[in-house]
Amino acid sequence: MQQDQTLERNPSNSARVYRNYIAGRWVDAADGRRLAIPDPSDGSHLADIARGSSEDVDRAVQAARAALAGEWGRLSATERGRILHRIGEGVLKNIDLLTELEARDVGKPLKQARADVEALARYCEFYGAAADKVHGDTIPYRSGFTALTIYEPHGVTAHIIPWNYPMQIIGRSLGAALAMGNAAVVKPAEEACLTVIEFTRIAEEAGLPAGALNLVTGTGEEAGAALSSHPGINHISFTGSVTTGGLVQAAAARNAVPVTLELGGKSPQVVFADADLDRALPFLVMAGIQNAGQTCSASSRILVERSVYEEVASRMADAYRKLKVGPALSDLDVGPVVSRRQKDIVEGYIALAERGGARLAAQGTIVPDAPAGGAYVTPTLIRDVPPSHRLAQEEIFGPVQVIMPFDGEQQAIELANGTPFGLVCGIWTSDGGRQLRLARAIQSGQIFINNYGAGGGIELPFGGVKRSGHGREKGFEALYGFATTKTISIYHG
Ligand code: TXE
Repeated sequence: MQQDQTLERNPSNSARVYRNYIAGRWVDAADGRRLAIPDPSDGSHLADIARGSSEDVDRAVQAARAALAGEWGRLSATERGRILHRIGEGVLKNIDLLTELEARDVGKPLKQARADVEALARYCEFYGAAADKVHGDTIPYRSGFTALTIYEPHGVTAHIIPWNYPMQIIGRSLGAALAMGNAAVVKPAEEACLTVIEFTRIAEEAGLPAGALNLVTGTGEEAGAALSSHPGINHISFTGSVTTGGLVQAAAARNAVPVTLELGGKSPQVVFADADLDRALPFLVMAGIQNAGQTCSASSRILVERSVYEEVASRMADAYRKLKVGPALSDLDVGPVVSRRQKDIVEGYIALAERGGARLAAQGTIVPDAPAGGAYVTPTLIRDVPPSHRLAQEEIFGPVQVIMPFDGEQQAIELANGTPFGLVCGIWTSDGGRQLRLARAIQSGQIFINNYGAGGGIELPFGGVKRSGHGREKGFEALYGFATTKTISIYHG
C-alpha cells in the first residue's frame, strides 16, 4: 500500500511534501533531495517537491517503456478514451482543491485558475472522445496489392511543462499523447507544478495503469536536461522559452527524436478605424493582463489605425487605471507574477517606458495590503513605442502592453510581421475583404478576427511559426503529432 503523499508535511515548517510518481509509486528523488516552492503572493513556503535527477528520469523512462509492453499497451483505443473521461470527471470532482492550489502556486486570481481547471477537464473529455477516431487510409496502389496506413503511438513521450498554465498545458499535451497510446514522462516547471502532481494522483485514482504516466519534478538544468537527452524517449513536447526550446531541440536531435516546440510570442491585435471598438476594448486589455501577462499568446502589442489611435489609447489607459493587483486568493484583476525573478525581469522592461520615444500611458494599482514578500508588478500601458524598440520586439511576460499607431493595411501587415515571433494575431475590422487579406498576409499560427482567444479553444490547433515554434497541440490535429504513420503494403495477387 502506498503512502497518501498529499497528506505528508515537512515536520520543520508543515509545508506539504510531494513526491515523484514512477511506475505507479510515489517515490522520493533517488538521492533524496527536495526543492522548496514559494508562494508568489507572499513569499511563504508553500510546499516541498522532489528534486529529480538523471537517475529518476531514467527510472521513469524505463517505467514508461514497461507500460507500453504491459497492461497500458494492450488497451484498445476505446478503453484508453474511457480512462481519459474518468480522469476528466476526477478533475471536476477536485475543482475546488485544484483551483486554490493553482491560484497559490502560480499566483493566478481564483477565477482564472478555475477556468484552467475546467479547461483541463475539457481536454480529458475531448481527447477521451477522440481516442478511437484516429484512423488511417487505404491507398490505391499497384494491381495485386492493397496498401494502407495506420497510426501508432511514438512510444515514450516526454512532456516539459512551464509554470504559467500547468493544468492547461498538461491537459493538451498529455490528453493527446495518452489518447494515442503513448506512455509519458512529465517534467513540470520548478516554479509551479503542484497541480500537475495532484492531476497525476487523480489519474491514478481514475485507473490509469502504472507506468502510463510518470512524473519527475525538479529543475530544468537537471531533470529537464536529462529527460530531453534521454535515448529512451521517442518524442518531446516542450513549452517554454526560445532559448530552452533550442537546447531541447538540440538534445533531441542527437537521438533523432521529433520535437513539438511551443515557445514565446509578441502577439499583436490590429485595430482598424471601422472596428466595433466597444466590443474590441475588453479583449485588447484582457489579452494583455490575463495571468499577469504570463501567457505565450498574450497580446502584448496593440497596433491601431492612426485616426482612432488617440481614442483607443485613452480608453485603454482608463481601463488600466482601474486594474487592481493583489494576492491570488483575493481574486482581483491581476495576481503576482510567478517569482521574484520574473518580477525583476518585467520591471526591467517597465524601466524602458520613457526611453527611445516611448511614453508611459497608464498604470494599475497594487492594493495597499498586498504582502511585502509578494511578486507584484504594476500593470503598465506604454504608448508611441517605435517598432524597433525592445518593448515592441521582446517577449516581456508580464502585465505590460505597448500601443503603436499605423497608417493603412500595408503598414499594419509590416508591423504585425515585424518581430521574430508568430503565435497569435487579432484583427479588428468590419471590412470582410480586409479581414481575409490580413489573415492571409500575417505570419501567425492563429488568427482571430473580431475576437481574441488567448490560447484559443481546446478544439483549435495551436502553435507557432518563426521563433514561436513548430508543431501543433490542441484540437484533433494534435493527435497526429503524437503518432507515427505506418504504411503497410500487401501483395495478394
Ligand atoms: O522558461 P524555460 P523560464 C518564456 C517567458 C519567460 C521566459 C523564461 O518569456 O519569461 O520564457 O521562463 C524546463 N532542458 N516562457 O526560465 O527555461 C523548465 O524546468 C530541458 C514562455 O521559466 O523555458 C520548465 O519546466 N528543460 C512560455 C520548462 O523548461 C529545461 C512559458 C520551461 O522553462 C531546461 C514559460 C533544459 N536545459 C516561459 N531548462 C510559453 N510559451 O508559454 C529549463 N527547462
